[in-house]
Amino acid sequence: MMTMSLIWGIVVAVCCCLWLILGIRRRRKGEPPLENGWIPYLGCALRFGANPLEFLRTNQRKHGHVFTCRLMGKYVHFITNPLSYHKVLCHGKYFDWKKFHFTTSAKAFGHRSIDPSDGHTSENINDTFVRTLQGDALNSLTEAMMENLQLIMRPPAPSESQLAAWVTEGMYSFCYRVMFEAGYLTLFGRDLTRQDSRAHMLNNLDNFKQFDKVFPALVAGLPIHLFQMAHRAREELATSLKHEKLRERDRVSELVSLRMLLNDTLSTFNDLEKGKTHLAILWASQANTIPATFWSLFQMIRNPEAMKAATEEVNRTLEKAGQKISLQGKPICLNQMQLNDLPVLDSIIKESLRLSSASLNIRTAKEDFILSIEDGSYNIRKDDIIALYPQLMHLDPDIYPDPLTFKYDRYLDENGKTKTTFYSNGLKLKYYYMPFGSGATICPGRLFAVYEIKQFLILMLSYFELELVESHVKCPPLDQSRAGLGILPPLNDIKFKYKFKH
Ligand code: HEM
Ligand SMILES: *[C@@H]1O[C@H](CO)[C@@H](O)[C@H](O)[C@H]1NC(C)=O
Ligand SMILES: *[C@@H]1O[C@H](CO)[C@@H](O)[C@H](O)[C@H]1NC(C)=O
Ligand SMILES: CC(=O)N[C@H]1CO[C@H](CO)[C@@H](O)[C@@H]1O
Repeated sequence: MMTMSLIWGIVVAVCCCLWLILGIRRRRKGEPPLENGWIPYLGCALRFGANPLEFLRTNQRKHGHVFTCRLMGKYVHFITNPLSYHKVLCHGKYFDWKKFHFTTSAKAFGHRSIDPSDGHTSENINDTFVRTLQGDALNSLTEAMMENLQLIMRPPAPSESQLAAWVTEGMYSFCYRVMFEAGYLTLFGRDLTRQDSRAHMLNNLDNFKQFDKVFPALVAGLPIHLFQMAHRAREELATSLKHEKLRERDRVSELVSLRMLLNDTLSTFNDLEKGKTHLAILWASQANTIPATFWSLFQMIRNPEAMKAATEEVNRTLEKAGQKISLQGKPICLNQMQLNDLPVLDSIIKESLRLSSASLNIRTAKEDFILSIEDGSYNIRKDDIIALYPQLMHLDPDIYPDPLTFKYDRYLDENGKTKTTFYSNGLKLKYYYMPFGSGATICPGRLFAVYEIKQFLILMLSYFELELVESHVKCPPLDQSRAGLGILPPLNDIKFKYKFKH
């Protein structure tokens, strides 16, 4: 017995050693410095996952601006010098932008591949996004959002006592509720047939929270079957986005109506799978917007100067546009030009996203090539990953002095207009603000996202008196478990009070 287990032990140990020796990459001439990490397959994934910012800063000190880490069996080249970002983006022809996105989407939402080259659909999803989230389509989208926000914020027939009372609520859950409902109605239209559309919306909201909670685990590769509740929530959400259901809704956005049309002619997905591709869009439109809205509102309310400047700007804009604030009268309506001319709100939103964004920008190398950037030239192998982690730049004290402090006017110049000149090492930066990604995969909804948040802030300032319950409340920490996915939510909620203005 003893000898058998001893022999087995030795065999296993030898296999592990062989695996370690053969499976590990050696750095070749011309390649960036390499961190294999100690753990087979995972490599540095645990250290990276625990605190990406700290991990990358440590490696930056050790290796310089460019280095390679093994993460989950992949070799990831991190480019950490913001002065090099534009040069990285010049290598677009060597990058496969979509591979990673398509695989991740299929894993998380449970549809088959939406990559046309896999043959299940011939929809060019990128074209759909550009056509329906930008340009002319953006007009009807923002108009619908403004109406829907007011549908939710203004009670239909309020009593005197309802109007006079302060309401106390968690600010994050308030933002979640309002933005989710308004965003959902804006993309997928209003339900004409149901009496209980409100209860149905709350059910959607609940399901969305359940599903979103396990999203980081799904992206990391865990199967959804491990999470029964989240699985059920996902299927329910997708079911309510089946085309037969969407046909009962009024004022469906161009994005969704175009996809319904295309889907019907271009794809071999079944009805539930189509619903899942719509769910992917719902997620993309909400998961970052909700925390971004929270941070913008929270930072604004918490900073008296920001609050004052924003209130004045909104007041001026409404006066100029001839808009009256009234709870029963016509809803406030601002066009894109008016929404574009709000540099203070822009700066507040940018500064809030700078402090809360932690997205990872990933492209896969289509072939071996030489990456030539400010820091030197590096050999990159096929299937390796090139990654940017803009949080390093957003929190760099050289670019943004006192980087952890919220300064509402950080993105304003001396004339009160939008500031666009930022420096690293004395050199002017082309890229200094990247919460929406970069290059060919830059968020197609970024313009709409900023309009939505602005509209939300304008309406909050117009209809309500706003106060924090604890006036000197500490800023809640960021939920690092979602690092890499976009805007990080707060770890704990903050209580605030609101009351209708008379
Ligand atoms: C503050 C809010 C938002 C942030 C910070 C944000 C950020 C991002 C980021 C970082 C990406 C990935 C880009 C990349 O891989 O380089 C992305 C993709 C995407 N976003 Fe947004 N986003 C926001 C709001 C929205 C909204 C409101 C919509 C739609 C209405 C939207 C639609 C999408 C879509 C469809 C994609 C996938 C694009 C693709 O893979 O081709 N996003 N977003
Ligand atoms: C703007 O402020 C002035 C002075 O406080 C006030 O009279 C006016 O009603 C405000 N206008 C709007 C649209 O809020
Ligand atoms: C998506 O479309 C835009 C605009 O046509 C283009 O600039 C971008 O490169 C496209 N992205 C991909 C991944 O094809
Ligand atoms: C819901 C719906 O109309 N689906 C159609 C989409 O396209 C396929 C294939 O052309 C049809 O079979 C479906 O009926």
